[in-house]
Amino acid sequence: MISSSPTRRRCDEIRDKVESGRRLSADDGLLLYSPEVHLNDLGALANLVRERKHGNLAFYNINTHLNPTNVCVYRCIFCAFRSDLRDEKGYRMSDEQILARGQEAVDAGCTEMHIVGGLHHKMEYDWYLGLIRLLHHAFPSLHLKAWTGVEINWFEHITGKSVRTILEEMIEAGLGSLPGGGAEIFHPEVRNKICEHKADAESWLEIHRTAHQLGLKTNCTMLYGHVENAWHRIDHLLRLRSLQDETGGFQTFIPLAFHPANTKLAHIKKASSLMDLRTMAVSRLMLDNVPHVKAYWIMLGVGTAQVALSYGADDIDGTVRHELIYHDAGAQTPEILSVEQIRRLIVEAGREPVERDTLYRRVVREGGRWSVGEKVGAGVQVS
Ligand code: V47
Repeated sequence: MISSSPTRRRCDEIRDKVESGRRLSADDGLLLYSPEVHLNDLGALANLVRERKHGNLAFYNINTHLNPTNVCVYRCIFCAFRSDLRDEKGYRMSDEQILARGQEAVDAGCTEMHIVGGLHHKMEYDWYLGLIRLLHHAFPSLHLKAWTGVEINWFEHITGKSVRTILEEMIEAGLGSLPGGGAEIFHPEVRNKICEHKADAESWLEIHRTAHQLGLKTNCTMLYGHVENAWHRIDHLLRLRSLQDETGGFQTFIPLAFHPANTKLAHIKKASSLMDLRTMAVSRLMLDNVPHVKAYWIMLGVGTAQVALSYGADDIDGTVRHELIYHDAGAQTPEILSVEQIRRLIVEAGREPVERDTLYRRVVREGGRWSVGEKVGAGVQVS
């Protein structure tokens, strides 16, 4: 794993652990972040785990985003999307606009709508709940992956209701799962600098714990490449791994590289592709109990996302339309890929494309209609 250094023995130990399906420690994770460990060797190890879990398959879906408002009470310093209430760029979508987006998604064959937005100063919980009800009623086949842990925490704050009650009401209205956003970096040394007012680590994790107890699947993320260091990243991964041991409710982990343009951290240089691939691989190795690791092409760029499919990732997200959070922060990627393009980029990377729905069931399309088949992907398999 390394050419010559006193840490070679430690690297051999790590390789033995991975090959025999044993769990890596925090110290192992830290060492894997060290430049002494060659990226290609690290990638090969992560690829071993990725292929053990999913063989040669690479998953994608046909999806759309909906950000019903960008007006937000919080001022997270990494965010280029948010707006103040009276800013020119501030918006809030009407029911008609939201329904038009639903219709567009269904017409385009989408199976999923990913809904997140700002915490609007003036809008009540009933607007957020009603929006789920409206969309689900009009488009029952569309899976609504909506509201980050931070939004659920805000609903708790403005209603005084428990997390459980809020999630039960959302599920009753048509919520299908929770996306992984809002996790950022859990460690308070970093969290207090980049988003001091919003849900802390314990609240975010408790919301996902409750969602899992209610039978919802959820995703998890980590925002890297800003003011954090390797220890903060490993600490973050271990907190996720520990909740997953308890509940098994996380489906997919998505490492998110910070995009600095138009943010209060614009002076920071964006993480390199090498750092992106290292984080992908370390995440795959540390999160031995999370079934899927996603290379979000919007954030990574298509080329790095293709390489990431051999550095631990087994999923590339979707065709995507109407993505704003990354494009407001300077992402140069296209705003949408066609099904042909996304399948081609997976094939070019040497993998077999599989269209999945949000819950990782194979999607079968025939004559303009779609249905779901069996669950795909090996699921949780530690050894
Ligand atoms: O929580 C915000 C991040 C997240 C920036 O669950 C930024 O399948 C980089 O969570 N540069 C939202 N990142 C996106 C997200 C997500 C994306 C794709 C799939 C899934 C899923 C979830 O985006 C936020 C924050 O961590 N973010 N601003 C920025 N300037």
